[in-house]
Amino acid sequence: MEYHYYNKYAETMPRDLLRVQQSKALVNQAKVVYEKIPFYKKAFDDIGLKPEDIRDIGDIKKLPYTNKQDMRDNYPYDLFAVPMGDVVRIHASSGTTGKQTVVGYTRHDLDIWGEVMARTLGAGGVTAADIGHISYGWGLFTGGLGGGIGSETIGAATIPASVGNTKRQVTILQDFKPTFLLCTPSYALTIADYIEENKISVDTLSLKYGFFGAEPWTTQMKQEIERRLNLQSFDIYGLSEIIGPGVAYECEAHEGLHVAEDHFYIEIIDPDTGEDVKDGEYGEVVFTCLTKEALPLIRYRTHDISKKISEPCPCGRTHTRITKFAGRTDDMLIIRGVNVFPSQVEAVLMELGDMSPFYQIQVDREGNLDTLTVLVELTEAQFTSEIHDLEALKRKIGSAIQSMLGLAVTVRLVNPKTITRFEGKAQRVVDNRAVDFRAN
Ligand code: DLL
Repeated sequence: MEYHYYNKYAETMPRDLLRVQQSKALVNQAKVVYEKIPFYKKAFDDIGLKPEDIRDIGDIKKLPYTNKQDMRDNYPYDLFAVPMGDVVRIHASSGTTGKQTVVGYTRHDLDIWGEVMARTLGAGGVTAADIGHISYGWGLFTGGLGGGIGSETIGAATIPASVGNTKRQVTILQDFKPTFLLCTPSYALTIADYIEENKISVDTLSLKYGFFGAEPWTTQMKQEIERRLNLQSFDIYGLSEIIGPGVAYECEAHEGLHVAEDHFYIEIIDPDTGEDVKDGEYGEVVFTCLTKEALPLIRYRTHDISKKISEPCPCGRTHTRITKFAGRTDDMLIIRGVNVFPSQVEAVLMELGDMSPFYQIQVDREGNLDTLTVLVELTEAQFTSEIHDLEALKRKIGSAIQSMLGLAVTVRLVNPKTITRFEGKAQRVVDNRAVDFRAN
């Protein structure tokens, strides 16, 4: 079979040369972060590390880890290594306490993003002759503009369809004849539902490929999307802190995702000890930005779980492959592509005042869409109030949570002392979607 590439030279570079390239980049990056970012200067000084101690990519193990908490502590711009004059784009993703995680890009960073996203699309076979329909949110979320920059870099005609209004999306799919689609896998199934419910033949669409990610999805979902939308699908992975989508991508061999290792160095560690796992074992994925300028994170702990695939890929790419993501080590939920921490819901309830501290978050999947329900226990005083006051309370909670998360939510008020009490760690989340990726 003939495989496709956007940048065959970079993607199939012999590993010894890749290692030299990574080493040079890391030596430079260690100097930059030490000199330009007070947080890293302190982190290096605390362990007696000098930038000159980093001479080879193997020395990466000497560098300290960076955590999401460090992003919060340095909100919004204190981890930037360049002056704002050099920053040309800002994105953000939700954080735990209402503060977003803010990320910045220089013009060069946007070029890297365009490059890795073009590789992502190119790995599926997309060329300048294609037309791309991008139904990720175009906004602070990195999905829309990230998809767009990749599509434009490859030279494809790019439709910034953004999210919502499935009827309109389907009209665009029928009339503008896009050949590839980018959205969350659950939204791809919503589109499939819509066309079936409205008796629209899939033959009226021209889709050849779909690039789906931003949330976990199983091999079963992949097969279902491919069958119902009549396209070949590819998993795309990324996180805002590192660049957005394009950090790792699936090729036409469809076995795992290649990491763009000339830009993002990957380690897989035991989340408890911080040591490398044995080859081929599951662990927490850690990335170092080797080439980024505005936000060059070092050994960033993603909390995402995956493992390396050691066999060479038939596609000829030399960049490490990892398996589909198997979940997270922390309590972050991904609901319709939106990152949600239970503590965000708690913060909203606490801010409303006079609320019981007992609540539970339930996540379900209705059809193909994730739904979020928050059970809130009434205090004794609330319990005795009038029904219309309770209705108002329910609306108030719902709109406060919705505006914090940007997600529709169903609030259910429950009687005092009905939410199960736990000794020790409370179980705040009941996730009924439960998918076990390791079974795939
Ligand atoms: O979700 C970037 C993205 C946009 C990726 C569009 C792919 C497509 P964040 O909002 O910062 O960025 O969320 C990052 O989402 O740490 C994972 O937990 C999860 N995630 C992203 N892609 C996948 C995937 C974007 N393919 C967080 N499979 C990450 C499983 C994914 N989880």
